[in-house]
Amino acid sequence: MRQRKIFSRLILLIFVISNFSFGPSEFAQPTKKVIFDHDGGIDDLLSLMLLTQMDGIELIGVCVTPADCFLEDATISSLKILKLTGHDICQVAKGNNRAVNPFPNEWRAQPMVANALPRMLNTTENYAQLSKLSADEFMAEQIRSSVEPVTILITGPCSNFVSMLEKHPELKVKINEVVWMGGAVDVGGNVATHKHNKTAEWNAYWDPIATNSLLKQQLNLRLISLDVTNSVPVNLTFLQRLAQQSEFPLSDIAAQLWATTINTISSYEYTYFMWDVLATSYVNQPGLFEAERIELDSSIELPNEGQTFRSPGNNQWVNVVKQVDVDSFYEYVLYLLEE
Ligand code: AGV
Ligand code: CA
Repeated sequence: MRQRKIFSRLILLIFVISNFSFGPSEFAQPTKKVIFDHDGGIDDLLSLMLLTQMDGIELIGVCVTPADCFLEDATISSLKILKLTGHDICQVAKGNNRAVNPFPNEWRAQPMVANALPRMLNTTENYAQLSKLSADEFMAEQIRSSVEPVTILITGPCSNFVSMLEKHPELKVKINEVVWMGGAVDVGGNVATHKHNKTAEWNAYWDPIATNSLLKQQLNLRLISLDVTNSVPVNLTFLQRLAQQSEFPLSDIAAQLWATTINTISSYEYTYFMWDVLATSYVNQPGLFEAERIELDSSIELPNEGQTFRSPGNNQWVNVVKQVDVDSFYEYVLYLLEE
């Protein structure tokens, strides 16, 4: 398997150079310290798996937001994934936040399937890795004790992070970048509930007050919004490629997790996207992405509660990612799962 990984690293390198999207020096980046705050969806769990496989990333904590999941299930999944990937020091902390606008229960129950997969059942989680602190306090502790500035990756609502900043504003200077899968700027949203005008993205809508506060923080903030995630659906061509490498345990688990998402057909949305997986890839492959610097605001009221929109002159500058090299992104994900 090692040999095959070396071979495929070569192929990836050739692929990447031929696309002129990033050079070989990208493989020798200095280590980035990352805190990952996720909300337990299928693509959040896949993101955690991928993060553990990235060279140059040191995962210094995992926080769970009880949004697109049930908290206990997502905590167990996180512990199991860390165990499976040999990350036996990294701790997991549970968020104690409440939704302003909760996710539908069918969506929250969907990732329960993760803990029923054979390889996950055969992995016993280590509760010694569960932090006694709430997610916001745990996050503060990890930032405070880090010598270097920290990158925060958020793939659910930003409530834990905003609550951490409100309690410990002095830690802001130790944050290198915040990468958030959230928002929809120049495209439609994916919230289609009663009375909403469908301009908001779900993570931004779940806690619209936190979203609004995040935009005001003057941080180095990067949104991986629906503007770019719309270009990376989970499709059968990709799943076919993944199936071909299912002798690798992580590819096998990932293939099973993604298979549970392809029947995502509600009355208004037909596809499961790689929303969070795309945001996670950004952390280690920024060269694949193109962003626009935009002054952004958000709404805290119906009919557009949680909408993120342009607000020229408000001085709330945010990097909104608009494009990604789609082929290189899918290749990178396949490469990471060869383990
Ligand atoms: O809006 C995208 C966010 C991502 O963080 N989530 C799913 C991803 O984890 C909410 C969401 C939108 N549509 C969904 C979602 C769907 N059809 N099923 C489950 N979650
Ligand atoms: Ca998510």
